[in-house]
Amino acid sequence: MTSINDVTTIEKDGNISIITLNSPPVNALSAPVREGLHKGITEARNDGESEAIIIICEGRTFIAGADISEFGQEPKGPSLFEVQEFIEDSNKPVIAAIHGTALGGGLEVALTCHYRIAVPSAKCGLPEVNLGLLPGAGGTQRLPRVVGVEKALQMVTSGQHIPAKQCLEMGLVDEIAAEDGLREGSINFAKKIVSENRPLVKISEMNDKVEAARGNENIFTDFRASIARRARGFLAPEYNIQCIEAAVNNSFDEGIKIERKLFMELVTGTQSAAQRYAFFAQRQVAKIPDIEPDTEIKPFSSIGVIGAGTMGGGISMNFANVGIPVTIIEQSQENLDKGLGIIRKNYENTANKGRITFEDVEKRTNLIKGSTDINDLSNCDLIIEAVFENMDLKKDIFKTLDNIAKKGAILATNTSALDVNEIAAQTSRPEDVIGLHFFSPANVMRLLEIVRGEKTSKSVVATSMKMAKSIGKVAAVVGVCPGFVGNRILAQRQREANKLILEGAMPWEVDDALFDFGFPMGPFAMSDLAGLDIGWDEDLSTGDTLRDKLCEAGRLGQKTGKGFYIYDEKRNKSPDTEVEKLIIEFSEKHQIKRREISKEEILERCLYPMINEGFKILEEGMAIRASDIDIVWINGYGWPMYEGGPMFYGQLIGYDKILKWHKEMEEKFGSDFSPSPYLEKVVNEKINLFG
Ligand code: 3H9
Repeated sequence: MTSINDVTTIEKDGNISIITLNSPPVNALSAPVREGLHKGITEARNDGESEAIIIICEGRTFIAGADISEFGQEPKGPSLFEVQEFIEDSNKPVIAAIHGTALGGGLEVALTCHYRIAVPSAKCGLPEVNLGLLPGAGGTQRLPRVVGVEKALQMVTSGQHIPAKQCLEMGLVDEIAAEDGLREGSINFAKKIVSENRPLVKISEMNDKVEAARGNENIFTDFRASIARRARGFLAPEYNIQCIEAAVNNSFDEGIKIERKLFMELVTGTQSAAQRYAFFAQRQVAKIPDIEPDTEIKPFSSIGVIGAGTMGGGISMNFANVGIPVTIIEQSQENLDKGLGIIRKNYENTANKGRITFEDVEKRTNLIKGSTDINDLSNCDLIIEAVFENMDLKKDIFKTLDNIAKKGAILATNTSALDVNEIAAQTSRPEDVIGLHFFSPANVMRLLEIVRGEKTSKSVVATSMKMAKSIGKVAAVVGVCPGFVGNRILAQRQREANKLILEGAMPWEVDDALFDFGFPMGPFAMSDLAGLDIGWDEDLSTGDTLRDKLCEAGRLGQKTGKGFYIYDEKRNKSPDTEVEKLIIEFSEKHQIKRREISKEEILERCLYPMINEGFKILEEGMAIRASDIDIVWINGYGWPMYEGGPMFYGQLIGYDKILKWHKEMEEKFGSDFSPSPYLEKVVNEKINLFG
């Protein structure tokens, strides 16, 4: 075996050359990998005795794509195009041997090889769209030539990873090797190709499938319509579609030029910058600086949940979904039966949509047992309290848990705003107490805020992180403060939204501005969905707030057919003149002079205070890093991924501008707008939050 560079070796097995890449963690196509491939192929091509060339990878995966961290930097070494051209033009067959994932540029390299072999567990995909990009190394031109236009459209706009067996059926791979015999299998496959004198298949020259779709505009019109909802606001899906259109309507070389042009537009734009940032932020959030990798992980193989309401039920489903048994506690058999019934119904609905089987429904519901006796939690590894937000009730529960839970069990509260330290203090073991703030619906939403109390042990935090990963959540560690990170920032937006409608905007104008920004819905549509009466008491209502007025008028939100909006039987919302009248009267009563409010002002008023609050959170150490705040908002509140989260967006706007705005607003309207001293420091000292 000869070393080509730090990440590449070459060796021979008989007359077969084998180039091995070893560039952890994922063999991304960094400059050294491209150089190694280029030199390796040159050597093998020049070797008179070599009859075929295999490209194989060490470690957990085949090439998982271009090196994302290299985008935006000066290009070094051979370009990916040069490497690909060199592979495709080889005078002897080049075979990609795939394990793990062949993604993005990795699959694009494999598609320039003449043949592909994969182990059964391997997956292939072009996930560039998730980074706000398109496959820019010929992927959009080669893929439809192999799998056809419809499948190519689906793959490039979803970024889906396709299992090897399906790849074989689609023609993306030519052979499946034994799971633990890729090297041997690929050598045998290479020998077979040589002995059978098989052709050097160049996908770039296969035109049948793209020509078959030429002139059929409907394919694209229908496809665009089918993804319109999920692609709203994103540039990359449309650019990907245009590239596939180019493959259909142009020669390969022309198509490549169009792909290149559109790729460059995306890679230099802010959407992709935000999405690439979010990719790394999502991985960064799992790293807790003061928790060493060897920190003890406690078991979490039996779970107790207190409360069979919407939250408790949803939380339980997360565990049953991955085979972990759950015991749910309720006070009355009636509430317990109701809660368990809803869980079953939820699973059945999912099965009816074909997402799980009816066998899964039985398996999962069997894993969730109910009880009205809290003592039944005495053997649980992790107990999550999910009763309504009442401090006294929670305190009582934790006192009881302290008496009944086994030694070392993790005691968690699902509070969304209450003081976790105060709750922990009810027990003799505050080191075992933590906040696990699931978001509703808890079986669907990906975010989990892990609230680290003053005394929570490192082991309990590390275990909670591991548990979160095992149930498919994105977890962010946050500190104890009212509303933690997510709801604390949300409160800023809500306050300003409420003020805006008294100053002159209508709820639908505020909602439209935020919807157009990219949120799935605005604050008033969200209130209607949640129910305006959450935390409202008819007997205590004084009519002093707009909410009091709406609730008193029976406008409790979607459930009563009207709230800030009026709803039809399909729950489609429309503005309502009655609400308009109520709001205008309310402004008059409070002597607030209504005025025209622009969309731009709505966005500034709603978004800038959120960014300022983010700085306060960082200053107080309630989030570990700015990007963690963004991850909370992307995964828990629908902040559009292509705007990167409040902190990233603030940087795009310019923190100096945000600071100036706050100073001016503070002078005019007072302390709601007082800028965070940390924001001032970051601006004055030019600190890079993401450095
Ligand atoms: C592209 O290819 C463009 C081309 O079309 C055109 C070019 C002209 N680059 O996710 P994990 C790091 S765009 C750099 O935790 P897993 C990651 O940050 C690319 N770094 O592991 C992490 O680092 P750390 C298209 C990368 O096992 C570590 O690897 N490809 C890259 O759960 C482990 O990652 C993609 O979009 C990269 N490409 O999942 C694939 N990929 O340890 C992106 C990973 O310091 N990658 N890292 O935190 C993935 O989807 C997953 O990483 C993968 C492994 C499924 C491969």
